Amino acid sequence: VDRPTARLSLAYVWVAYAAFGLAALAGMLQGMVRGGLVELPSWTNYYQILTAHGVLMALIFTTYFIIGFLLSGVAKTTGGSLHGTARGLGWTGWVLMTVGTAMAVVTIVTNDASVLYTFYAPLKASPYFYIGAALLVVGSWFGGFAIFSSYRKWRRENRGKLSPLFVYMSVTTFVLWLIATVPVAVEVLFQLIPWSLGWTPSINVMLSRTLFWFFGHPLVYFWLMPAYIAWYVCVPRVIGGHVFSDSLARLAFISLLLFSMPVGFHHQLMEPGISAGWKMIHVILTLIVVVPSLMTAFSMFATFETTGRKKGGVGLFGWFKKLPWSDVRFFAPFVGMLFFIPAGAGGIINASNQMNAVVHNTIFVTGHFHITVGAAVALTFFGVSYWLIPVLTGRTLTRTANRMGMVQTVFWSVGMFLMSFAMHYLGLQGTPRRTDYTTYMDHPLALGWMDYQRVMAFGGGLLFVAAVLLILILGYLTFYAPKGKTEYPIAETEAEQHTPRILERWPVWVGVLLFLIVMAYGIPIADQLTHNPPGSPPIRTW
Ligand code: HAS
Repeated sequence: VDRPTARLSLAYVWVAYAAFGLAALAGMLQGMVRGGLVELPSWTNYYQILTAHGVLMALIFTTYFIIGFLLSGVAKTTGGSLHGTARGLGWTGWVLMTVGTAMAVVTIVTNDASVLYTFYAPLKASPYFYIGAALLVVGSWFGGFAIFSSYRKWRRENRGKLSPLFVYMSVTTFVLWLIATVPVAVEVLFQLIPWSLGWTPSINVMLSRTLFWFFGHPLVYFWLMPAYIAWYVCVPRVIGGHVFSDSLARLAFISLLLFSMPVGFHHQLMEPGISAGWKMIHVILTLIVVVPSLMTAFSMFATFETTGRKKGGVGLFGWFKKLPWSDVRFFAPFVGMLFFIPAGAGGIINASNQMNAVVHNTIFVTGHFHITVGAAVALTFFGVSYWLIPVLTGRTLTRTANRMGMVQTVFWSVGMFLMSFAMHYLGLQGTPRRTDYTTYMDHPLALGWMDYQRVMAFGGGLLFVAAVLLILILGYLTFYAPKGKTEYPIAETEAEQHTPRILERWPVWVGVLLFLIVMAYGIPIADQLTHNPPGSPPIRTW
């Protein structure tokens, strides 16, 4: 990609990694506190650090990285650069997001926003935290507008042609993001900000949580889809193969777009104020949103097997040995894929109505999201960074940096395995999530949890070492690695494929999506607005 685009992408990627570094430190501390290994000084507390970790890792690191990565890929696949308007939109977004991030970080540091990364009522933060969050969201829209603008320009210049797969997937990801962030923007602007400014004396808690999860579930696919872009489009090129099926990949993305939204109640199955029937509809739709991930698993196996066989792999598993195991650009995302197998199974357990009663609000859920976003997605982002940063800085990934990257991947994976295994196990014993160090007055059951909590802390320590190593390697790739040309890996389909054009008719898909949203949320939200649900304050204020 050209210099101005590279500068823009790099600006996003480096804010992402700055947030990642701080978040990793907070994460390690929190593991050690829960394990009873350290006590925090009196000027801070567990929930402040938990909020810093969640906000910086789950919201800031991911959003910045995704925009930086997708902008560069869209530029690469539409001719090598972003045009002036798109770059302008990209920089506007970066500035808004960075101001918003700074505001949120300051309020967390001053302990005025220890409301966790989910920030819904009844926990209340400083209005500056919510204004910062709103700026972050609005800024990220500009990142999306930059992608839409490049896509529009490409389509005008290439009438009748099918768009490049990378661009199509990026557009789908941002259509999802733009629609999914509307409910959280409504929550922040009309509920949380007026309430935290004292303009309204109370708040409709059920509505706040519903609007948050209406956004919160598609949020996890906003994290996942860029990782899938790397799996479908970049990893096949890294291993010397092709995209297995263009239409399957596009269909998977459209399905993720449609079914990621009408499912938010699976986070609220244990809550009052939503009737069992509506919850059941969301459960069924959740089990449907699993299908595009199964399609992705199929597609990945197919790519690996066909490529391995073409390289001379014979027999049932001979192809497996032919994959480039010592190349971190493949190894890191591959380990991410392996993590995603139990992660998906855990998601299905969470989503299964009755089983949710066993795991909800236990640390099982924390284990689930550490192997989804913290392993499958994060390892993929690391694997991408190992080639993306050299591409953007005009440098090369040296053999030593590659080897260090392999070590870093192993540390992260072992740390994540130990920590999340202990979390899943403890969750099934009933250990709650989001709790400071406690032995519940030396209750024997809780004392029995401590050994596993120490395993979590040890895993957290390994993760921190991996995070430091990663930042050192990425710093090296940005400033010191030898100058040279690095390939931006974009795979093609093997032979000409006839992808149905309906997959690119946006009005159709956005129309279906809006219909699904109205069906899934219309009546429950109208109910929450017109009746006071149990658990909310008796006075309606607006
Ligand atoms: Fe989830 C809670 C259900 C996927 C993240 N999830 C969370 C939370 C987060 C999160 C952050 O139904 C906590 C929110 C909070 O703070 O309260 N989740 C699901 C389901 C899926 C799912 C059904 N989650 C994700 C992804 C995430 C994520 C992805 C982040 C990126 N989740 C839930 C539910 C809850 C929940 C409930 C609420 C729990 C509660 O009670 O609070 C599905 O989308 C999963 C589908 C995935 C698969 C796996 C496919 C496997 C693939 C890999 C193939 C491997 C290969 C390797 C090719 C079916 C694609 C080759 C191997 C060789 C050996 C060659």
